[in-house]
Amino acid sequence: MSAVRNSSNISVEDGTATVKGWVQDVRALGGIAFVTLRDRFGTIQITLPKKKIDPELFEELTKLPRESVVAVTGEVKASNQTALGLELIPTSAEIYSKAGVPLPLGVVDKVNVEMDTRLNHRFMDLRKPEIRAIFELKAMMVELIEECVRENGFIQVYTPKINAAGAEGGAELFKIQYFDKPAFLAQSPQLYKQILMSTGLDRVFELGPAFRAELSNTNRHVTEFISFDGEMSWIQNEEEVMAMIETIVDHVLTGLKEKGKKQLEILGKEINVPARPYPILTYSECLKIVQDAGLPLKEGDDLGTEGEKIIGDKMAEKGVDLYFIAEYPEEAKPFYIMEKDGTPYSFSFDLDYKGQEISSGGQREHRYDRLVARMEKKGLNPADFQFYLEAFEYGMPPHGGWGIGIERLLVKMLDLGNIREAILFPRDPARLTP
Ligand code: AMO
Repeated sequence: MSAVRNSSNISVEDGTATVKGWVQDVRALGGIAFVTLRDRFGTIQITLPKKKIDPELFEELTKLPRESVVAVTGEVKASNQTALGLELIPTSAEIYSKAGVPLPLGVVDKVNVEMDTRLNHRFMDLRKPEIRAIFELKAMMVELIEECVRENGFIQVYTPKINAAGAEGGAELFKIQYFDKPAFLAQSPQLYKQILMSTGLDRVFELGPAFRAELSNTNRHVTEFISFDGEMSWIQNEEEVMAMIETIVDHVLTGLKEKGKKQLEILGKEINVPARPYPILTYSECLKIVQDAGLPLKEGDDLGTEGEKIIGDKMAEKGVDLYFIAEYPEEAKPFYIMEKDGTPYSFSFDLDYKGQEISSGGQREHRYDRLVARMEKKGLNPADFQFYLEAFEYGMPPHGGWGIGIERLLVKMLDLGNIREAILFPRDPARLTP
């Protein structure tokens, strides 16, 4: 039986089994009652024919509030009435934890509940198999990412999350008090993954939290997300970085389609694996598409949420889900991106998925003097980045890399609609608990 359910919460000896789980439902129909018990792997029916069961046990089990946690021991019988093909006739039970009444949130009720209510009682929301399936897929996604980057020679690293400087713009920095000094929560591992390129660890990756003081309430921004970062040395151009991301994203989509079959079925979703290579649009082409659609953007402006959506719709008409937008104006990109000399552009790109940015990256400026000049142009004080700049003063190879927001990838892959669906305990300006 445990092989059938792949569950650690069920053990069988000589036709006797003990099952442990949450009481999902109790139905009493006069002479017979049914208790549905749920665990991570599914549900089992406990059948209580009143005449054949100890009256006290009958009373105890049928009076249990929904979502109580119990262990029930009894006789296993074949049944054509249940999905598992089995039912359990109990002989004893142990109540581990009686649930309060009423529940803050239903687990099986098919009523629409506001996202806020669900998140306020997330532990209960996560008892729903279709919600847990998202996180099982997320875990598989991480495994697939790691498998693919390791195969490509990347070494896993961990960089500090308490920092003296940020790389992605001052407005989104979370300031903290670090003993007697001000410090910041890491917005990305950008500075450190680049420093590592000067060490000879020429391909590194990190999967870790990134913090952004994003004071906006959208369905794609949170203040804490998991960033999947890669950095690689000895590149000739940013296209090598794009090719690497494409390999990884393709590996994830292909792998999940296969490994995640059960979870995708629970969610009623299918994964579309786009053909390779993913098309590459330039920023200038995109700007024209967006302007033609009536958005008043000018050269140098960020395409923004609306612009990305217009391009996404245009690509969808061609049946394209995933595409790169390359050659952004240097003005729209951070100091660490390399300028395309003699043009207003840079060796940078974003990867967009169904009208939303899921990744950005590019070739980095590895030449010390040019890097300092770029910092100054962006109004930054090189002295604040001394610890970073030093690594460029004594031998730095050409390099490039990317950052992918893994929740954004998951949201677009499963069409979840809101990034909060892809985070167990999301953080946004209005939410600090649970
Ligand atoms: P960027 O700032 O574009 O680039 O971030 C990279 C990716 O991280 C995700 N992301 C977010 N996800 C959820 N909520 C947010 N507030 C949020 N902000 C960003 C997005 C985005 O594409 N250092 C560079 C990357 C690089 O060049 O290597 C960086 O951080 O999916």
